[in-house]
Amino acid sequence: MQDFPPHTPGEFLRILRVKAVCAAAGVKKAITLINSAPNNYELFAIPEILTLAFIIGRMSKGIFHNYVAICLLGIIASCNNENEKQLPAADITSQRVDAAISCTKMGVPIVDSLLYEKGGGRDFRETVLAKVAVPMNIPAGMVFIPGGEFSMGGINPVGMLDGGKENMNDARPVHRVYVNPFLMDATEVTNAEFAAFVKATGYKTVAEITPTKEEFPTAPIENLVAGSVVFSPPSSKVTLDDHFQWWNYIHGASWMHPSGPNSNIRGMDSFPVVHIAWEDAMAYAKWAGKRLPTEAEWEFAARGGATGTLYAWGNLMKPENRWMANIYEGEFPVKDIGLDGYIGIAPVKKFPANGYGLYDIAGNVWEWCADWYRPDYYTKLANEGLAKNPHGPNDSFDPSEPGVAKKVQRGGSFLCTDQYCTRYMVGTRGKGEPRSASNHVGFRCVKDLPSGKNLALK
Ligand SMILES: [Ca+2]
Repeated sequence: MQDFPPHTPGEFLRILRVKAVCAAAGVKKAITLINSAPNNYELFAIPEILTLAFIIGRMSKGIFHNYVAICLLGIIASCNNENEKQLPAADITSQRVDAAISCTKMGVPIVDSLLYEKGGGRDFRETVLAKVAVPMNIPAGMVFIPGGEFSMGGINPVGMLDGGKENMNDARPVHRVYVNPFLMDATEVTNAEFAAFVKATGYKTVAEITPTKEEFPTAPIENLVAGSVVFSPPSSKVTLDDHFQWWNYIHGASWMHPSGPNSNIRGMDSFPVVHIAWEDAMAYAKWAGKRLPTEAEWEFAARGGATGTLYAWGNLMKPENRWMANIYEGEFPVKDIGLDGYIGIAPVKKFPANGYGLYDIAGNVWEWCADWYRPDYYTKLANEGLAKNPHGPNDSFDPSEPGVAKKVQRGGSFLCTDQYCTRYMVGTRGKGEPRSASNHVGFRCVKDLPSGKNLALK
């Protein structure tokens, strides 16, 4: 069996930690289990924990030893708990839902979040804009992003007012990045804009195409039906540890039928288009003579010229008690009470623009970026000094769903709330499988300046 290498310092430390515990207790089977696991997140089964508890109990003498034994078991139980919700990808629904979920728990445990902050964290330093003139003839619907040098990433928001419950480990260390000037869509791509693309090209989105047996080899043939993932709120309160309680794969759902075959987008021309897979966004961008932003371009633009703020508009969630983005209020995921003015998705431009004139850069719908996702990419960049126009890692790894390559998404959506996912905070990150979408995933495009190089195309 192959011994898979760790991808992050956190994985490395955890494997060492668990191996040390097992070796101390003389449990060779558990060590074998770790070495032969298909990924580093497949750890102990219950019988191994009970065996270990028995052995440690026999070894323990006196209060101190019992205390140590309890701590060791706590470490193991927490590791085991990280794996318990990984369902086997048995059919198209579970595969599509898992692949489409932007917000999942991080693979790096809390202890490593602390390590990042103490050992690898870097302070935000002043944003320095590039000295370039505002170009003439900016295309309609786009704004100029001056480019320059900035500090990219996010600190641990847990414990902050409105900070939420996630450490956002993958947004650290904060590191220094330079991006060239570029143009960016002022809004997310709307239904009307996407309809024009479809009318001109006849393009079919991934959600509209019947899945194949090759793509979902374990799915029963009757389940291979075109569709997409739709937020389906449960009728009563649920625990927040299983996203299958509020996400479902709906046959017939697509950008024209966002909630399912009986829904439509009549009267919704100015709403962001949704159910857009990464490859759909790429196709639109190419047709429009644009491209998707790199993650660094996206964050530079989203920060609006400010340095290190928590949100695209500043450090307060609601400055002067004003809602600044379409997010989720109420009891997630049961009832969205729409205190910000919108239950569910909102038309574009209903909230204030950021410092560069970008609307809905936080909330409303997730926005695809060009880059592959890895939680340890910022560590790599930080170790290399100033990152100039970074394009993302060469491959992808998501600890929440190992083996599924994912692209970066940014900005959060109308479903984000401090009860579950605060990824409307400007430095935070999301991700999704390139052929998966849902009814809160859309995009916006960027364009190089006429004299610039086409830096983000791969
Ligand atoms: Ca809302």
